[in-house]
Amino acid sequence: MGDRGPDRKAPLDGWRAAWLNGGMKNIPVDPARFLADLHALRRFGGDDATKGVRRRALMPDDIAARDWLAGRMQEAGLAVHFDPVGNLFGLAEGPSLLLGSHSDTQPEGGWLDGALGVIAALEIARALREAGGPQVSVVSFQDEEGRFGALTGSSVWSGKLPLEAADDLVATDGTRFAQARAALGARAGDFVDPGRFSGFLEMHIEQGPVLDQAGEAIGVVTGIVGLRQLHVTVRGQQNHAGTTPMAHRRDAFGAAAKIATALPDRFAGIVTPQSVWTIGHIVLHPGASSVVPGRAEFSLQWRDIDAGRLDRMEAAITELLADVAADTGCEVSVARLRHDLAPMPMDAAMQAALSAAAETVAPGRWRAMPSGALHDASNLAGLMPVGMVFVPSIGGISHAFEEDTAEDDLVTGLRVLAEAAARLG
Ligand code: HGY
Ligand code: MN
Ligand code: MN
Repeated sequence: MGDRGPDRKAPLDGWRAAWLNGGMKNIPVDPARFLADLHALRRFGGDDATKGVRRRALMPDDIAARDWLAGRMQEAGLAVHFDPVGNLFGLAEGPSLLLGSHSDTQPEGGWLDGALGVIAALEIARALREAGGPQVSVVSFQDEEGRFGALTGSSVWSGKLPLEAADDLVATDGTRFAQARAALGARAGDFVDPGRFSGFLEMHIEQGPVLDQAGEAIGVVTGIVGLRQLHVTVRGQQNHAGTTPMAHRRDAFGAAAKIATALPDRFAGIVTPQSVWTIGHIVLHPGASSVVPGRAEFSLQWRDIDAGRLDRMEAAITELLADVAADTGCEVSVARLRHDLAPMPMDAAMQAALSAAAETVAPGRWRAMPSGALHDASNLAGLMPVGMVFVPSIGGISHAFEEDTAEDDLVTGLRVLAEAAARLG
């Protein structure tokens, strides 16, 4: 076990006394150490030509990255703990504030999505321990990026998704979650009791264009959108692409295309400019150029900050699927993502601490804003007070190798998160 930092019963040293008396502007984080760890983490599954990363949940690069994180947590004096699904905790003794995010990525992920929040949490835990400040624990949740479900690790940990149901989730490559998490081997321990944490703070890249276009450094998150998702299966008639007249076809892709192109009209009058929907994955069977597809399977996901609007979008989708089935003679069936991710407001006290910290560290260069991306914080909001802080994404790009943020902005975000953690801790 590395140096566990100064004896916590030591008299308040200069930093802490100054900070408690309101005189301290900068919590003694170490930007160079923070950035070095961020760059070290991106090399697990790192793409050679860009800063991008391929680190899918429970694949070898993800587990290797978590082992490395566990080592850094231990060096910081935290007790390392993997839970049954691969959520990795660095635990402070006794009650503590929890900071973190996720370290798994999309198939072609950015180096900061999730990783930023985990490394910032680690740096703040270290800095506050070294200075005798409040206790902070660190977490990297598993499968936030939905290789298997959506926010799978924090959904299971928060009790929203039973482990047995999660174990039946299947990745697009056919791997079952139960089979994938077996790779954790002896690492996997019991679930950590959420009751030991006084609240959760997550720093994340915005993943959108707002802060970047406004030239601002910080977003204090007011609420996180809700998400619903269907797995749609369209069954038509597999047939010869040359001898089957167009009028006689039951083309599963043709039906899927009708669904995709009809959505904007069906949603007119329901949605706002902030509502979004995506068909991100489709598989045609048998997937041959000279065969009319007999089967099309695709994901259909929609998001909005308002639960009622999510309901109305879902009703419009259900009606559209029935209409396309009738028009095309194809059979259309759906499997619904098991656990709903409802729109979630952030805790008012957390927002106030983050806003005060933002005004201290980046006066006049911050705003309150909603999150169009989903985050593990959504799942924790029912268990404890939760807050989030954003830093800009260059060009608003994310879930792509081009994802990036200026290092000055990363450090500003770190200082804001540290200041808020010290106030809340
Ligand atoms: O999809 C999301 O919003 C998150 O980045 N997984
Ligand atoms: Mn993320
Ligand atoms: Mn993401």
